[in-house]
Amino acid sequence: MRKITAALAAMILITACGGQGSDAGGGEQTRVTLVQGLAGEEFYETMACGAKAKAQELGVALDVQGPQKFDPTLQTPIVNSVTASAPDAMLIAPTDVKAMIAPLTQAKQQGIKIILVDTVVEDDGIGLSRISTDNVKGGAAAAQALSEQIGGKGKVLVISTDPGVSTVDARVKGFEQEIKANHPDIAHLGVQYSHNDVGEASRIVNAALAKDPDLAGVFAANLNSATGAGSALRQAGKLGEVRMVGFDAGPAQVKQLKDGVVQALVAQLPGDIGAKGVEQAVAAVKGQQVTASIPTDATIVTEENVDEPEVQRILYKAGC
Ligand code: T6T
Repeated sequence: MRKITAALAAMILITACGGQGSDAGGGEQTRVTLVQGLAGEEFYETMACGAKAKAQELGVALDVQGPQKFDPTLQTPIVNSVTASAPDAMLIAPTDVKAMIAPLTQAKQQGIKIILVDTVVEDDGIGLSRISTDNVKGGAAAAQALSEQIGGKGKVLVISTDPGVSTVDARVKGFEQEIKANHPDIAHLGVQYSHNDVGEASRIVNAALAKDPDLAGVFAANLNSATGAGSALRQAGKLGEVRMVGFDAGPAQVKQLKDGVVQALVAQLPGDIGAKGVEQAVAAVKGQQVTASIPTDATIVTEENVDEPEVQRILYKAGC
């Protein structure tokens, strides 16, 4: 167990006595902080719900923090302050493969066990466990779904967030590999970056429609990109004419699916990612074996299966 200050020890004691549960072995309560990629966003809120439920089950004190934008310059100070508070473990979704290496190296050097949830950094030495969707496979599945929607031919556009975000980069890679290998009549117009901003994603699609009025399909690589792209298609009166596949399944995306704005969603399991993250953190703190890489499932959600109970169960939530 890591060294803690007297003030912190008093706080932890209060938390433990406050009925949040105590360490199964009757010792000091394990303290874990989850640093989200973006606070308040349904993917990360669902992840926090899974982490909270698991923390409660295991008697772990869990704190959740996150930046107001998916931005390493905003996430870095949060990581630095978490490091200063010296939890036993940190679950983190790094917002950039390079920029987050330095603050996480510092946390690691302080002895904090780091578990990467969703995104990763380029330094393999950071992250005792990495838990995420197989995003390359997810991107390839999105390409297959979009190809099916457009009859295997026509122009397609990809909207991502920013280069350097491991998950969306992997989705784009999987998408492009699949199109290149198996869909010769699809013309890939390239990737444009929305900076994870709904309005920017919308502007990108509007400009693309002006330049290529015969655009056949859009792959939006995450939640905000899909929300913005979908509203642009709606405003342009292109529903049904331009087909769309989006990654993620928050309430707005599910509504777009039901409204015919988007034809397929790739739903991840953020709740499972959070829960597994806490499990790995506890194992690491206890000096038990951790699993270096844990892939979690993704499901293609369409109008046909969206109301099935097992699909309803995996849709993201705004809170728990
Ligand atoms: O797609 C998720 C997440 O996997 C990705 O890393 C960033 O964007 C989301 O949070 C959704 O907006």
